[in-house]
Amino acid sequence: KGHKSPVIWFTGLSGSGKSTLSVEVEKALYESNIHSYRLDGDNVRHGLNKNLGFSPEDRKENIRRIGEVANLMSDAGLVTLTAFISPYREDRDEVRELMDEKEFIEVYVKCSLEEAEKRDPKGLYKKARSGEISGFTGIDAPYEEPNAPELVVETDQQTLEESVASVINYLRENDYI
Ligand code: GGZ
Repeated sequence: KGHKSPVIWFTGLSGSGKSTLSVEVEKALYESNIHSYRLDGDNVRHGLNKNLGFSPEDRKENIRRIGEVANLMSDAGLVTLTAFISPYREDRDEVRELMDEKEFIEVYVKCSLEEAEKRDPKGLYKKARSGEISGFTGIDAPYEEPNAPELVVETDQQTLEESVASVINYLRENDYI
C-alpha cells in the first residue's frame, strides 16, 4: 500500500491492555492476510533484553533495542507491533526518529491508574503499594503520556472490540493496509 510496513507502538501503564490489544490486532491482521510480528515482554525481556531490569537506564536501553529491532522488522516488510510500557517520552521519540515519518504509529493505550490497579492481573500493583517492589510505573516511577500520539484508545471506556476496530480503521484510513 501507500507506505512502508509500519511499527505500531503501543504505550501505556502496566495493566492498561497493551498486550491484549496487540494480540487481537495481530489476529485481525492475520485474518486479512497481513503478515505481522509482535514484540512483547515474553519474547524480548526474556531473551534479547534479559540482562535489563527496570531502572530508568535499563528501561531506556530496553526501548532503544526494541526500537532498533522493530525498525529492522519493518524494513523486512512486516507490520510490527510492540507492547511495552515505554514510560519515557524521550525514549519513544528516539525510536520515532529512527524511522521514516509515516512508519511509526504511536498508540496510547490510555487507562486510569485506578482501573489498571483494579485489574492488577499479576498482583504487581499490590506488591508495589506494599513496598515489596519499588520503582513500579504509576506508583513510584513515572509514566509520561504521549503529547501527540497517532492514536489514543481508552481501554477503561471502550470495549476490546472497539479498541481493535479503532486501530484497524486507522491503518485502513491511512493506507497502511
Ligand atoms: C513496571 C514492571 C516492573 C516495574 C516488573 N515497573 O503487567 P506486566 O508486568 O506484564 O507489565 C509490566 C512489565 C513492563 O515491562 P516493559 O518492558 O514493558 O517496561 S518498560 O517499557 O518500562 O521497559 C510488569 C513487569 O514488566 N514489571 N517490574 N518496576 N513494570
